[in-house]
Amino acid sequence: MLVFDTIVSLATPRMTAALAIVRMSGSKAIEILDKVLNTDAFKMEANHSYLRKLYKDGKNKKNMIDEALVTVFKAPNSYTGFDLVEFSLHGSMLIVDELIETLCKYGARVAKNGEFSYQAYYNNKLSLLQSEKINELIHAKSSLSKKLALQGISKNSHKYVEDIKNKLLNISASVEYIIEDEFIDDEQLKKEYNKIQDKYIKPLKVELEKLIDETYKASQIFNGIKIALIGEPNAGKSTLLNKILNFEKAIVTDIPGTTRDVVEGETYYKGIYFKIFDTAGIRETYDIIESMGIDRSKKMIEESNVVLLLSETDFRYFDTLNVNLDSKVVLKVLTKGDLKKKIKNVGQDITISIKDKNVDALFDLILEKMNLSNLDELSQHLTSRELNYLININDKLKELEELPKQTFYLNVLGDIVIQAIDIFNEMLGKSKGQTKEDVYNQIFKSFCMGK
Ligand SMILES: Nc1nc2c(ncn2[C@@H]2O[C@H](COP(=O)(O)OP(=O)(O)OP(=O)(O)O)[C@@H](O)[C@H]2O)c(=O)[nH]1
Ligand SMILES: [Mg+2]
Repeated sequence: MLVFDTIVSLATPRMTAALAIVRMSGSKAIEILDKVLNTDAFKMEANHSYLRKLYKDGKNKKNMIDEALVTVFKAPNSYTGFDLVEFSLHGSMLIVDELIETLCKYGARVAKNGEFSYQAYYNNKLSLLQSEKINELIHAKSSLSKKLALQGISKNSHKYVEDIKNKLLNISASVEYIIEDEFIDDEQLKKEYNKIQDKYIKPLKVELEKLIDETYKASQIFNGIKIALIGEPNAGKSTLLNKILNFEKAIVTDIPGTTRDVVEGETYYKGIYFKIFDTAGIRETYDIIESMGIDRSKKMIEESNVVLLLSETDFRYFDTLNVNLDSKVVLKVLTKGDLKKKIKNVGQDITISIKDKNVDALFDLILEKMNLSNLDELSQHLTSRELNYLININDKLKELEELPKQTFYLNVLGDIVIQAIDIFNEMLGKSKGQTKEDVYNQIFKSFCMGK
């Protein structure tokens, strides 16, 4: 068993405020608390708050630190699963530092990043997936990413992942049965093998691909969507940025080459966080500053999820750009729609104008192209760390599908399924040895009691 130190840390932002909360967790938490009180900490009831004077030397009432609200949570009924003390102090950083220093003098240690959640994970208070969700919740930038992170914290939200793993375990158990069956004839073996392939593996792959797709979308929502505005000088990029932001962030003139640097702005649409980059118009130029700006524009294309190609004439210009737009959502945006009544169709995805009431149509189209129109359906949310695992598991399923349909390959199939379960267990923070245990559990689960 791991031995955990008693850890302490400021739980609220490090700034002057009305209140500051300091948390201490570990087996010595109450003993250490007792040292800073002039009353008996061991008599404090769990889940109750007490107004107490805190001292550098409690029993001798020496050097008062603050008068604070102290709440005690007793193991295992606390966030971390250990004894936990919360101090609600007056929000001065001097008080906070004095208290933390004193608690450390009596045996606590300053916590490292995420260490409270690590204790909770160790004590089975949180799964690895839930701890990651809590981190996401704290860092959520938009209402939708907050909603998705909250969904992830509820205990049964990862049932979906466990379900897929259980299906793999069922396949593994079936393979074991067939291999162990001495009386199975060739005909039957072939039938069973085909059943595993068609009835189990194929639908599982479809299910996993859906989960990957949703996780990918959710991770885009969580990280925010980056949009680069690209186009010839004077196309109307800065005008669009200002319209999106609803204020004059970028300079707009009718002189081509006005924007030299990348101008950034942020906005929210339908609960999603967007970062917009207005860039220098790309053209041949001898102006050294403008040309540096153009290099930055090209770099912004690489970093963005969405590239809006803006033009007031047509889009032939972009064929000569020599930039890689693969894996980007690209939209051709015809600008100055109020002037160009004659031009109806030059292959644009949308026509905009400074006179439009708002930019909703453009953002709806972006969401549609990103397959994010139906946000209500988005329920599964794992993080990008998990996304990589899911992709690896899916690669294993692809290998399974591609296996020649010959019973000779049954052992290979069994091995690949085990590798996929291994990846699942690693993703769930379990050890590799767990896979063997899981497979045996699955096999013996179908046996009768007492057998
Ligand atoms: N009539 C009309 N004029 C527009 C519209 N959008 C932009 N303009 C004008 O076009 C000119 C260039 O606009 P900008 O937004 O500075 O263009 P830009 O693409 O940022 O140009 P650079 O920074 O030079 O690359 C300005 O005079 C704008 O007022 C529009 O929808 N209608
Ligand atoms: Mg500009």
